[in-house]
Amino acid sequence: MLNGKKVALITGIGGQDGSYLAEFLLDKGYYVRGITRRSSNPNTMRIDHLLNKYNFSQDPESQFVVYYADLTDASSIHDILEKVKPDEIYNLAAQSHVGISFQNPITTFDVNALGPLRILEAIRQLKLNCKYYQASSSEMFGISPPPQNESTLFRPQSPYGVAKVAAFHITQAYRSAYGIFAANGILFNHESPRRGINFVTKKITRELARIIVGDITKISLGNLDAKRDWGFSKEYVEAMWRILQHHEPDDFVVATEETHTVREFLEETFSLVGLDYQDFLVIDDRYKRPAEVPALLGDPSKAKNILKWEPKVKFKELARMMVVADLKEWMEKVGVVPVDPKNERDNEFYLTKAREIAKNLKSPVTKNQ
Ligand code: NDP
Ligand code: GDR
Repeated sequence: MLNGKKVALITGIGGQDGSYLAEFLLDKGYYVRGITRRSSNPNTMRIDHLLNKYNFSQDPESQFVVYYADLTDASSIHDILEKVKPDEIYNLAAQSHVGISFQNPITTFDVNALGPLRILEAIRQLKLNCKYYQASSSEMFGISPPPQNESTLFRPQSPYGVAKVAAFHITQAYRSAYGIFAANGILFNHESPRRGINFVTKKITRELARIIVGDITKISLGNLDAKRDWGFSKEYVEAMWRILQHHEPDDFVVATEETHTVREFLEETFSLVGLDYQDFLVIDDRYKRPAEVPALLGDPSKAKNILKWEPKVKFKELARMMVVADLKEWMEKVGVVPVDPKNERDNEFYLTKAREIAKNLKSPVTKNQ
């Protein structure tokens, strides 16, 4: 506690979820501390608005402070935990791309499996009285058929998935062995306008916007048949918080209970601007994975009943939100429309403008691939 308020430490604060969680906890009056790793290029874009607001403060009493640390460096984790003495730790840092985990399996395992262990060990050694949240993933279910819930067998298919299973179990083991309040959120895919650009939803909405403004002509993708249960990141960070407010440490599935193929996401987003995705799509084997998770559909009954958490944003609203955000960004970037600094235009403005442009777009590819 600091000045009577809770202190939360977020690893991966510069990521999609970290940035929404930081905003959520600051709004609740928490003192928020974050960990980011050093990078030669800026990796704090998603939290720059917070860094500016809190004046890039290193003042230990500021409401928002970000430190340099790396989950592969145990001493950096230990030092920050000792300095910050958090009440709650949200471990969101990870090499979070499943496809890339096949190319960088050892780094992925180091960050995603040993990283959590380093944090839990630091909690144990420092005898910290703090709660620990582990960002577990639906990817752990792998080829177990849907619907998946807390009792479903883990059958992971990627180095990423296997590392997350190890982290899940070490979280449970430190709970039972040392009595640490350590909990897992098993979150299904969740997206937002802040999603990293090489995840499939964001790749599609961003490249659709670039096609509209004439920056590129086509989109290259891999497997279109995979089914995912896609929710909205901003709502999912509230579930993380609720998991740590529960009276005992436990593990919860967080999902929307809706599943759609990648192809359906393409259809939905392209049709919003009056286009047929098949006119712009190229299938590229480079984006196919050595092993795939075919179908994810979460059953979040436990979170609904115990945590009283329920998602509001589902597939169609999410797709629309992401398309509009990328159209706004790219139309303003290339000067198709003037910049709207106060966000005074409504969503329909960008969709209408995109539909006008789309009428004159010609297909660069042969249809029906
Ligand atoms: P992001 O990839 O957007 O964010 C991950 C963050 O971790 C980035 O800020 C990244 O920093 C940081 N990071 C990576 N490696 C290290 C390291 N060695 N030391 C310190 N920080 C590091 O992921 P999301 O926000 O989408 O996901 C958050 C967590 O939830 C992840 O653990 C992910 O695996 C998990 N998850 C995500 C789901 C989703 O659908 N989004 C679903 C289920 C689980 P940098 O910017 O420098 O790379
Ligand atoms: P996923 O998300 O692997 O489910 O992991 P991603 O968006 O990367 O892939 C979803 C599905 O789309 C297929 N796909 C492509 N994927 C990408 N990235 N790029 C492509 O060009 C492409 N073409 C088809 C994939 O094969 C896959 O089937 C996400 C991450 O956020 C993890 O960190 C998290 O744990 C899980 O969700 C739950």
